[in-house]
Amino acid sequence: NGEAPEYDLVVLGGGSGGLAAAKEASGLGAKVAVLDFVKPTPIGTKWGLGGTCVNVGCIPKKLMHQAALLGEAIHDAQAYGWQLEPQAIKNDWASLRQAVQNHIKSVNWVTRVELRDKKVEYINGHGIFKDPRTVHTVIKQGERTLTAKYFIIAVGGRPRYPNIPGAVEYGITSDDIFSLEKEPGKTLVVGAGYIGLECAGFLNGLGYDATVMVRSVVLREFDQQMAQIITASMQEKGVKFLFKCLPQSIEKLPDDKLLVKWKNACGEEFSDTFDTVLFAIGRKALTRELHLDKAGVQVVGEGEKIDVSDEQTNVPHIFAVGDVLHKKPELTPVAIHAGKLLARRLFGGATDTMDYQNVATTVFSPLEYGCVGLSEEIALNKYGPDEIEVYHAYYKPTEFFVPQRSIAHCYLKVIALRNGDQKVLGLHFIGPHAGEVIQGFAAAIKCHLTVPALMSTVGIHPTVAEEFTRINITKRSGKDPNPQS
Ligand code: FAD
Ligand code: NA7
Repeated sequence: NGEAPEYDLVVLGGGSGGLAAAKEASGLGAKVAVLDFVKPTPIGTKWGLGGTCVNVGCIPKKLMHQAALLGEAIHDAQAYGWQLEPQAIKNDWASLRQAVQNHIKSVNWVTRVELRDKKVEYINGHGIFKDPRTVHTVIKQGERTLTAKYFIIAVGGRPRYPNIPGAVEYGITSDDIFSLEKEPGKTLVVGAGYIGLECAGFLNGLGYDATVMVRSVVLREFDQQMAQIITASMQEKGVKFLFKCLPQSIEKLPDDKLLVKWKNACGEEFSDTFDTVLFAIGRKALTRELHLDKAGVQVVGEGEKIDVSDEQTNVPHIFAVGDVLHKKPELTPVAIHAGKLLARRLFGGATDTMDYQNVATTVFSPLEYGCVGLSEEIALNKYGPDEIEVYHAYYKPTEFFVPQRSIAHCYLKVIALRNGDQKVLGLHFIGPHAGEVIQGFAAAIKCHLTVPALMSTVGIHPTVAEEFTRINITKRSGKDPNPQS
């Protein structure tokens, strides 16, 4: 109708990407509103402002991972002279859950205060497009219609459920586990991606019987040699794996246990009872609920994600960041970085665009696996075996000696071009603090790290990160990569 829009920017979704974009835009003088709304899970779990990472993702996951690591540390402590009564060592689920939830509530609160301070209007409503320039929402006080010059879609995704009897009625997902009222007990985790492994890892570490059901391979998107080492490490710690199996049904028995039936690749049927069944079979973008057809925004493929060019959708004034993006890493810092850069381009006259290559990540498994750059198979495929050199080594973390912890799975490799300046293409590290180890090396890769530069870097002794500077055995040489001392 020719009227100026009410806002410069309306952001749909108050998670990692949406909030970063909103705060940055407001700081640059834009009038900004953020809509955030969480639909409860099938068992009724809901949460506050901040999105997946804060409420049901990275943050509670890291805290439960830490709880599991502390369990291991308590056992190690005795070898270091601490006097404990091992039989009294047990994790109390209710206390852990409360501590985790208290932290989340405090972050929810800080997030709201920060939005107020930064003059971003927060609307606790579910947004839908009415037309390309208008978003509509229903809130407690009534309805709101918002018009804006630009929109950012940052609605993220939610876990999927398999289409089998009992899945939605009796199963849970990562959206429920961190606030589960009763302790999880014997748990079946269906799915062997990043989230499935991490959940099984911390549950086992907390003392629960944990089984992972694998459809094809473990960590399909990652370097497969490293995935196999992680699997072996988890098995050594007590996690069970059911390979090449698919769940068929879940029934609730009179004693409240869950009877799960599954089949293996040969069609043989099996069953067992569990206290908890957790699905980690991937996530679905929340695009369908947005009425994108009204805005003319296209989605691609089965995943219904949004394909963008520099975060711009096919509708020029509508942008998207974070987990809703097609074929981009589903990681918090990726969403945040893309959101900030986008806001600076829209309102700050900046031109920098998001680089989705060489983003580092870590699987908190609980022996951690951190990586950046190409996997060995992708490097070999892309450049051919003659062009690629793979350096590798097993190593012994100093602190593992005293408690005689297994060093069998502490392994790293460097994937590099064989010729020219021997540019490093990928770094992979399994061991304690892998996330901390790999982060700095990710910066080095951005600065065109080469094998000679890595080898001429002086290490910090005694650390596990220094192993990267000591690497000298190539796979091609056939030499034993085990530590020689
Ligand atoms: P989200 O954070 O999901 O935020 C989207 C928000 O929009 C949500 O609050 C949603 O309810 C809301 N919303 C949806 N539709 C609407 C609508 N129509 N109107 C209003 N609001 C709406 N990443 C890491 O980097 N490191 C980790 O260790 C890590 N661990 C993870 C562990 C788990 C168990 C999970 C599930 C994820 C983990 N991730 C991790 C991934 C990370 O959480 C996501 O990549 C990140 O949260 C994506 O941010 P986003 O802004 O795209 O979406
Ligand atoms: P992923 O990484 O997509 O992994 C999903 C896993 O679930 C993977 O092992 C799949 O096996 C398996 N899967 C998928 N569908 C099914 C069905 N129907 N039945 C059984 N198993 C199935 O998802 P995540 O949830 O772990 O993580 C998603 C992202 O969120 C991740 O990148 C993090 O950054 C945060 P497959 O290999 O396809 O055979």
